[in-house]
Amino acid sequence: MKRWHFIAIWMICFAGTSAASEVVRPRPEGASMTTKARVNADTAALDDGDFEEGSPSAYWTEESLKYGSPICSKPVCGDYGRTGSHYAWFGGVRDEREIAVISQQIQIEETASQLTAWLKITREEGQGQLRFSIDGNTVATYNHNDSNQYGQYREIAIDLRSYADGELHNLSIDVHTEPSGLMNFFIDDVSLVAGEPTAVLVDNITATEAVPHRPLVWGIVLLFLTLGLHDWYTG
Ligand SMILES: [Ca+2]
Repeated sequence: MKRWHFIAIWMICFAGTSAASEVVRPRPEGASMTTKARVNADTAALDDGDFEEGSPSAYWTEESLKYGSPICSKPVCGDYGRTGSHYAWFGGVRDEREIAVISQQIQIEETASQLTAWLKITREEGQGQLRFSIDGNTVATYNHNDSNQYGQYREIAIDLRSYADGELHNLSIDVHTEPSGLMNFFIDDVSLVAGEPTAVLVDNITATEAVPHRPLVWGIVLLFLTLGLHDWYTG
């Protein structure tokens, strides 16, 4: 066997491990940066955490540069929620910057210990960051490097004990994505949880180190294997 035979085998195997194309969110005509203020400003606790009330929301204040709101539904945006029809889709635009926010005033009872949500992150060469804030203070961030751990919906939990005083606080979930590639953050089923924090708090991570791209790692392994085989054959 010639060396180029091994190189050809390696190239075919490497192509087979490439990531599948990610979805782009359909854009409504004439969408621009808008703020949809919540109507029902007097309710306490956390309302419509599963987003099933839709958009415009009576509970969430919604902003999005490209789509008007991150909140979308299965008939309009596709079946990407965790439960029900509605969910929040941040990003979703290819090669353009997206900035989006949802927020609401929540009463954090003294018994409340954590905010939980279900998160899914997908990308195609895109970069961006998702941030949870209470009263303007960042309490958790996730970014493109977390897509390996959150390729499917996983529950996250954020420690809110330092805000659990029975008073009203502003919960904000915002995303910015860079204007190259495609970056998606999906969120569903946000809730306030009482009681002692659970082990799921381990999932409240802030990733800063780049995670090696899996197809690239497999490609390098295959290259070493085929070159080793070649030497064995010809040696
Ligand atoms: Ca939902």
